[in-house]
Amino acid sequence: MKSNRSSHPGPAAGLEALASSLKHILHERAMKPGVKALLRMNKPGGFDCPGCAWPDPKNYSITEFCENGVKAIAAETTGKRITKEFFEKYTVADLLQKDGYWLEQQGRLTEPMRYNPKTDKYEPITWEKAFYTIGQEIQRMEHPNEAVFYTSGRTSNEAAFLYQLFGRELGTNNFPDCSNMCHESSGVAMTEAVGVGKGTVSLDDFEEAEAIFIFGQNPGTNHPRMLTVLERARKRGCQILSFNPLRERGLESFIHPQHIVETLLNKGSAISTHYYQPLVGGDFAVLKGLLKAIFEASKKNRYQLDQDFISAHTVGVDELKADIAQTLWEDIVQQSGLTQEQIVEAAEVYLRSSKTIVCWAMGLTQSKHAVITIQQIVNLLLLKGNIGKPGAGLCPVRGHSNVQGDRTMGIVENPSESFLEALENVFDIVAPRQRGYNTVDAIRAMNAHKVKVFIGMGGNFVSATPDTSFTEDAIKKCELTAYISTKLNRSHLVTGHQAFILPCLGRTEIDLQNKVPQKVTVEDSMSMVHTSEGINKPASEYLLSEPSIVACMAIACLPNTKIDWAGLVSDYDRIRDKIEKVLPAFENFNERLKQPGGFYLGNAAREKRWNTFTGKANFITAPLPMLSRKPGQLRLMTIRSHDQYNTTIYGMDDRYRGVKGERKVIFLNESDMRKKNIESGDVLNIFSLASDGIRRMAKGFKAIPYNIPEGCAAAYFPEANVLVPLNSVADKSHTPTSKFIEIEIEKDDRQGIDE
Ligand SMILES: Nc1nc2c(c(=O)[nH]1)N[C@H]1C(S)=C(S)[C@@H](COP(=O)(O)OP(=O)(O)OC[C@H]3O[C@@H](n4cnc5c(=O)[nH]c(N)nc54)[C@H](O)[C@@H]3O)O[C@H]1N2
Ligand SMILES: Nc1nc2c(c(=O)[nH]1)N[C@H]1C(S)=C(S)[C@@H](COP(=O)(O)OP(=O)(O)OC[C@H]3O[C@@H](n4cnc5c(=O)[nH]c(N)nc54)[C@H](O)[C@@H]3O)O[C@H]1N2
Ligand SMILES: [Mo]
Repeated sequence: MKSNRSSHPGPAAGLEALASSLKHILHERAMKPGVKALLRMNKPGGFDCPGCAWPDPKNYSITEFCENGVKAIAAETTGKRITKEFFEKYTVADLLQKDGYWLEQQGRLTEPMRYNPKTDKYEPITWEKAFYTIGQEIQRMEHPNEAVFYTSGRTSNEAAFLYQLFGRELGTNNFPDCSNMCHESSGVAMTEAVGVGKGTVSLDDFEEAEAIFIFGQNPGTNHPRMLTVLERARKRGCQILSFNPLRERGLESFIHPQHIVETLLNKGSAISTHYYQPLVGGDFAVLKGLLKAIFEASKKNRYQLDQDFISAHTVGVDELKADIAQTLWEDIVQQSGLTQEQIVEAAEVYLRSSKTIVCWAMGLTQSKHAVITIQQIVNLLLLKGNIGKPGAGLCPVRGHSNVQGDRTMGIVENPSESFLEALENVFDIVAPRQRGYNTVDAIRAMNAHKVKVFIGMGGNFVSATPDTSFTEDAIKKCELTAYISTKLNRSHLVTGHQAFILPCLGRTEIDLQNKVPQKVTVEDSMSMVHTSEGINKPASEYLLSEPSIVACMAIACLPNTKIDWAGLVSDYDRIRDKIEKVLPAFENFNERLKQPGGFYLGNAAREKRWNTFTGKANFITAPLPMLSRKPGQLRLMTIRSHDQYNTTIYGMDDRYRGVKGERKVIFLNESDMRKKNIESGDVLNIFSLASDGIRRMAKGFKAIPYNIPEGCAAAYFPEANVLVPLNSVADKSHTPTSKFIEIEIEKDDRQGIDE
């Protein structure tokens, strides 16, 4: 048995990344449009990378792209097409047998299709008929809340704004979105603590920070451009501390793929100065430990906290101190999986640094105690006035390239009163006040037959959500399902009684309205808003833009609409004029977009204005939950491989973790394997343990010994989503606990039998 494999031996990115990028462009038969697109990506007049939400640097002199950005572009600019002949060839039952990788490989969707239950096939339909049928079904509903409008975070600001306007004129706040499964916990935590749900740092702050803490994030795969920033910080002496149960290659070392000499020599720069491997779900304890070490050190007067900041700007420090004093080191150590020395060492780095940034992603947001854990990050930063200070602050690293913008545009199930009032004033409509469904609520409501119509604006609802079979059954109970999509995925195959595929333009493509090319806008993870303009010929002449599809749907569904939908989409500047009327931060929107790199939306907490219930920044605390694990039980986190974008599977390898040609694998600690007589390569079945008593199973996962703490395990999303119980969600944010699933494993008796 190969001993405790950790990731791949070389630095992240480098030559292999270049080779892999090229392979993806060639494989997608997209050489010309793919390369053309790459040259214009993230440049003024070009389009925004449809990959992650990491911001673009101000300096556009280098072509700023990464291997995984290239994969996203290659996937969209692919030369392969799904035509009506494809749908003639396969029944939906046939297609349901194919995996996500195969579906993705079939190419771009090219014309609107309607599902025919008699033949079990999708058949072409005209756009007019599709909109008419959707319109009729919506008008048949007894209440607007019988419709659900899901959004995935690639949707532009303009499309998102129209989409929520349509839903609200109809009369519902049912806007679940991918954010519910993603950074919702960050938004809830920060809003309570500092009054804004967004990060407080800008890219410039990374140039000044003296310490950067990174919790539960794998930037080498998911935000590769962040590595350039970390590399630069490290080279100028900034301390970088990673907290991750896995040793992720990109957090260890990195070669910028455009630095040719280093690439050829395979000589990477180290990234992390300190690497800690806590238990899965151990971060609350780690952070409490850091706070304890900090209070103990400051009591001995070895270091100073920022008393002026604490007294001027915060509430609750005494309660925090009392709570931390009661928290015992032995509990912190046992719950975190780190030693007291390790935690004190990290705390000393924090204390020595006068400017600290804390970054985090899904490793923190998708577990039961996510919100209170993220609030400990806020506590940590407040103690030294690290919010609203250059070089310091909160940095939740967002996922989808416009997930933050979609929220700003009103894609949210519980909009603020001021937002609704502004919509009402600007459009002369009556907006609903009843809270809508988030993702988990929507699934429950569909299951209870309370939802008739499900519309998906991008995304892959059934594969991204938890409890796959329950969710699929719930979707099947709808009268009508429709997806606005670029590529085929499993959600198109799990249908309501009627179902539609509405194919749309991708971000790389020219969007002509009245023969004039239109641009859209997006907001990155650091609140910069900028334009995105496609440059390639559309994948098919039948595609419509997302804003046009929303406008047509609204016209078909709202016979008495008060909104000039056709006028708005005839020139997207007009949509932006309305956005600025509803959202004051977008004042002079069209004009400010002309600035190279776009404009900054501002952030009250960064300016030390605290829009909280106390009017100050709040120290928030709670006792440690003392999680226990029965013998034989493991904690499973579901993570992304290097060759996927969420549910889109680009390839079957996970280069940095040394996995080739397969995805049904489970990473295990060797001692856990020994206890169960499991050898490397054995095929296992995974069972999850849930309070509802249902024993959910995922079959046929190959065991891989890995450098992961004892008692912890990892498998890939979405294959492992069948194991996540729908009722297992984070407190307050309702985010499914995809990073903390209690499981048991068993060898599959049918090992060796080829299925
Ligand atoms: N190429 C590519 N880019 C992407 C995506 C993609 O799928 N592919 N997805 C986009 C989206 S929507 C998002 S939200 C982001 C996701 O970006 P990430 O959050 O980086 O993605 P995950 O793979 O979910 O990994 C989370 C990391 O958290 C660690 N982790 C898991 N559990 C714990 C824990 O309990 N504690 C700690 N400290 N760490 C833990 C895992 O080991 C892993 O390194 O990336 C975005 N960018
Ligand atoms: N177990 C587990 N589950 C998870 C996670 C996890 O870590 N573990 N992560 C969660 C997270 S962070 C997220 S964000 C969600 C992601 O959930 P989603 O956003 O729903 O899923 P994606 O896989 O990103 O959606 C991919 C589909 O979007 C469509 N698409 C791509 N580009 C465009 C476009 O430009 N326009 C339109 N209209 N459609 C387009 C394509 O048809 C493609 O198949 O999954 C969540 N689920
Ligand atoms: Mo995400």
